[in-house]
Amino acid sequence: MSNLVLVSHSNGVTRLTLNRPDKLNSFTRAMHAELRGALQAAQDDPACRVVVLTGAGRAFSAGQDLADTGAASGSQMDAGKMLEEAYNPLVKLITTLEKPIIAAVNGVAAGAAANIALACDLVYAARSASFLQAFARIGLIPDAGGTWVLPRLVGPARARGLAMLAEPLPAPQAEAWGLIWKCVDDDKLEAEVSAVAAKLATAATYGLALTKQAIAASSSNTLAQQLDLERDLQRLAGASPDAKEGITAFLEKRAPRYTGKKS
Ligand code: T3D
Repeated sequence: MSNLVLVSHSNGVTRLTLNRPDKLNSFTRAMHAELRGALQAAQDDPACRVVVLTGAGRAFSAGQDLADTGAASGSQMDAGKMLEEAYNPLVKLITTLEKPIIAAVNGVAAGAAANIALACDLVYAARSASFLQAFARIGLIPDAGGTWVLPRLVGPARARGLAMLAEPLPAPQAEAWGLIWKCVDDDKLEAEVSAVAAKLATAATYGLALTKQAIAASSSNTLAQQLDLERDLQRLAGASPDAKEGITAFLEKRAPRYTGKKS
């Protein structure tokens, strides 16, 4: 490990910081491997109840490190291989993580990094940050789930505009369009994300994981299929110790003490 991703743990919160600030935290294969390892460790660690993903320095991330693509060497670039081996597993890991993951977008999020942020459950962005589907500038198409998530979040007209014009979308407009959860003043980002992470670190984690699963499935389900899925997942949630605790605490007029455990 060479600290391309800084990892810290505190009170149930695992904080992952992309750490190549001189190259705007752009993704190399090595950084991908570290991030996947850190996410898998967070998944496997029962003490971790929520993950925060952010960037060191002035950017969240500039997406793929363009010096690490092979394009400049004159050799034929296989961009699909990079997706297959690095970006697609990463997006799948984020979207199936059985605990909430918050993107704290501290500066520009460009290319695949914009879509990695959008794969997270809650996206907080500093007011000065922006989201840039940079791909068209270099003859590529939006990846890391961009062509899937953009039309779903902002509709096809805005998705095409963002993808084809490749202009930065300022964080306040991203919030107004419903692309992200919240845009906050730059000097409040850290405190606001820490507060929401602390709240989620004491929440009913298993219920949140099932919620995430249900919302993800909704985009390809009919209403009837979704109702069936809600029945099945609610059965699991209802059998969890946290649901018992939540209802008991309500009836006893006290704050619940959730463990986050499945059973
Ligand atoms: O095969 C495959 O890999 C397919 C997968 C593709 C996935 C993708 O993500 S494709 C999209 C890749 N990203 C981009 O095209 C964005 C490139 N970067 C930019 O357009 C700009 O850097 C920004 C708009 C993000 C920020 O601009 P600015 O002016 O604030 O910063 P800068 O001066 O351009 O960058 C600062 C340094 O970071 C600079 O290095 P230097 O000159 O100081 O040594 C710059 O070269 C470096 N940098 C920024 N982005 C990248 C990068 N180096 C490598 N790769 C980058 N993506």
